[in-house]
Parts: sequence; structure tokens; C-alpha cells
Amino acid sequence: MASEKEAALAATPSDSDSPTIFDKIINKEIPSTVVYEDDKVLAFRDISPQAPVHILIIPKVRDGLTGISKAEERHFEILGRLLYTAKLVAKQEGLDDGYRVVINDGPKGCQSVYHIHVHLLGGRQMNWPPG
Ligand code: DGP
Repeated sequence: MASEKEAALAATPSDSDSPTIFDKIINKEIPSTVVYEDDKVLAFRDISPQAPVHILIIPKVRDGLTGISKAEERHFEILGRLLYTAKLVAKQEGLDDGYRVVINDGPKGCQSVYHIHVHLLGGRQMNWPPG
């Protein structure tokens, strides 16, 4: 399997609402391990975990939000909800000693799926600076 960096460099940056693999996950057309769901957001385990806990938190409706660089004022509510859900899921996962929340954007940010998502990583000591 390609590395995450290779996948990001191979991905076509998109500002359209064309479907991504995450639409299939939202629609339950492909399986995923869902850890949290409400009417607005879905949180599921990353297929290629970079830490013992690695969860992706996504909006169910993309509304042009292919990445954080496309954020507009109308996205304020969903952006807050994504971060708040990261906190809820971190608590649910028992990440009481800390965790990391990441949003990759664009090729240089190592984004490979153009449907905004928050990575929640935990269960090991993180390093800084990130790679
Ligand atoms: P990013 O590189 O920030 O765009 O992260 C995309 C993440 O999506 C990456 O960590 C791997 C994950 N991913 C890609 N396809 C699937 C899938 O089909 N299922 C799950 N659970 N995760 C996926």
C-alpha cells in the first residue's frame, strides 16, 4: 500500500462536491468502525492508523468543505462541532493524558481525501515537530 505521503501526492486536490470514499462510509456502502455518530458528524477508525487510537471525524454533509482552506463563514458551526466531537471521542477512548488533533490540507499538508476530516490521534507519546 502507498504511504500516506504518496497517497496525498497522488490525490487530485478538489474544491468540488464530487464524491469521495468518505461518502461511501457515510452511506454505509463500505464498512468502517464507527465510534460516534449524530445527525451532523461521523467518527470512525482510520484504515491506516498512525497511533493506537486514530479516528477520523467528518461532517456528514460536505457543503463545499473539501478542506480547511475552503472554509467560509457558513461553516463556523460545523467546524466547531468537528472539534467538539474530537474532544468527546477522546474522552470516550480514555485519552486522559493527552492526544493530538490534526487537519491536513492540500498536497503539502498531506491531504489525500478531499472531504474535510479531523484526525484524532492518541495512545502513545506524540513528537514535535511533526514530520
Ligand atoms: P488525509 O491524509 O489527511 O487526507 O487522511 C485521509 C485518511 O483517510 C488516511 O489517514 C487514511 C484514511 N482512509 C482512506 N480511505 C479510508 C477508508 O476506506 N476507510 C477508513 N476507515 N479510512 C480511510
